[in-house]
Amino acid sequence: MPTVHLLDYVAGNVRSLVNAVEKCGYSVEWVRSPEEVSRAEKLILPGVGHFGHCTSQLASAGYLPAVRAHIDAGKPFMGICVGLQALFEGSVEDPGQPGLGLIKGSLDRFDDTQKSVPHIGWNSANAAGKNLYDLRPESKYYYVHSYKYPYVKGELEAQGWTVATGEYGGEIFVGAVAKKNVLATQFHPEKSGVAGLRVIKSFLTGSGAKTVGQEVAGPAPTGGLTKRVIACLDVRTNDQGDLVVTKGDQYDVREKTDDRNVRNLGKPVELAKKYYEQGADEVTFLNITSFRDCPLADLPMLEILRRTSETVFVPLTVGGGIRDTVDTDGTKVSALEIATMYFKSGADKVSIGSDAVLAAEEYLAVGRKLFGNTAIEQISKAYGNQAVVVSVDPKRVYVPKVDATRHATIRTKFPGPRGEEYCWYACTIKGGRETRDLDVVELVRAVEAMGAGEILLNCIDRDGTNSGFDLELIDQVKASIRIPVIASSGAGNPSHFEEVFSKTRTDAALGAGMFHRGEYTVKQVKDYLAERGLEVRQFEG
Ligand code: 1PR
Repeated sequence: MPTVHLLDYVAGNVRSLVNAVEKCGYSVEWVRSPEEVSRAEKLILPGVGHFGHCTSQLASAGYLPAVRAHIDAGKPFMGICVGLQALFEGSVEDPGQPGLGLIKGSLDRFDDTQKSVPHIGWNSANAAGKNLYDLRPESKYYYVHSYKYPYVKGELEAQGWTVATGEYGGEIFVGAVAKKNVLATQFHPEKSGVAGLRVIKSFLTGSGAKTVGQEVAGPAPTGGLTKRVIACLDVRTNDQGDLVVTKGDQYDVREKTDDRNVRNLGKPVELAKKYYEQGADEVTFLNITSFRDCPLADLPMLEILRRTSETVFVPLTVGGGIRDTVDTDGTKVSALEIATMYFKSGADKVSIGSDAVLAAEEYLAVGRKLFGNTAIEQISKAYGNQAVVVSVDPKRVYVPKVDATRHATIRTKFPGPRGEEYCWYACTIKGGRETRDLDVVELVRAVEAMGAGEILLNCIDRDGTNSGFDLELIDQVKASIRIPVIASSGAGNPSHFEEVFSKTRTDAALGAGMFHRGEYTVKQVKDYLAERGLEVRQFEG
């Protein structure tokens, strides 16, 4: 098998990249010292986390001259995400830290006054009629970043680069650049389905380098960021000891029959692949009983990720049990170590539930001070805030008056059992088993401050009801924070997705039961959205 070298300069969630390279028929060798760079014929710089962290690690380990020499020698080089950013001179993310300076210019941050930042999701990479390593105007690619190089027509082209752009909330940014032997993408090709695998293949085979910059005929480029549709798999061991996908009604996952068996809706790896092929933009696994278990003994979830990431080339999130813990033999294991195990097995994001609530309570108790010791802070520092999702399990608490509680209330169109016109959303832990004196606004603001990159917003009242998303909850949370929100709980048919995307500012929407029970496919949801003029990504086979 031909080989490609990957620069191993920092711990990262690069399992998916290895899987994607192998899918293209190449094997990966790791470069672990600057001297080894000279042995590499093709070199990939995967970018993880933070610009300053990436470039300072490269500099302090002595990689920069070796990488420059590789590029100057005309050998194939590919940078991904922060690996693209590192080619520039600098970034406002870490102003004192220089980049490789191969491209003149410095990165800035997306403006978050009118839109969510990070920019997460499937967007275009429009090369304006030029060939750029098999990018296609009709395809969508998976981006996740807060910093970008703003596109100014002709500027990079004057330096000899062919440029593909994306547009997000009125800002046009560089999505990919290429010049002869060098390709760099702001998006993650290894997470961009078949469209991304095509780009990796054209780099590996060398066909992209031969044709870069040539004029190509093709369809006109299509719009920007798509509406993300996510399939969620709640996973747990059933009474027979098998790991199954289950689904509850308001978090009760047992059958209503006398035997009260755990509902078994299928096998996690098979279902994830099925949803990927139906066009799911992401797949989320939640280990819903992990609060009882010791996570290190929880090897089946690691195996599920390993096997899923071999065939599913969209982002994978895993949640459940991510917190500091003590293993069965008494060894202390940090949340960061647990997250690292998941990332190494193929997860792209981890989702934190109960531990986030407890951390937020402490943060508020000490007067909103951060000490860098929470799971959210530690994982986002190591892997970037886009890798940390906080899963929220709120429940409505009805009150008669707006000021009947210290919590953030809303006036609801769905009054409570005694006609109460107001409610607030109480956070819960342990899968809804314990309700805390913390409201959802307090929680999401606290975890945003700690460095969470996204909120997975469940709703216990709506879960499994097929009655549609809780739009009032989503509005309240969206109005409180700048990071993206995934609406969850209540989806029963495609019109609920249209409703949540057109009536709220949610960034993504998640469904579970309606897909598991076979009532609708992800494709049907996307077709429905597309027919109503909403931008979606369709699966490329
Ligand atoms: O607290 O960090 O160990 O994480 C535990 C995770 O497990 C949390 O993310 C929590 O949301 C989840 N969880 C715990 N218990 C349950 C349960 O159902 N008994 N599931 C549970 C949460 C909610 C969604 C569901 C949507 C959509 N499930 O994942 O998929 O509500 O469902 P629908 O479309 O069928 O309505 P920690």
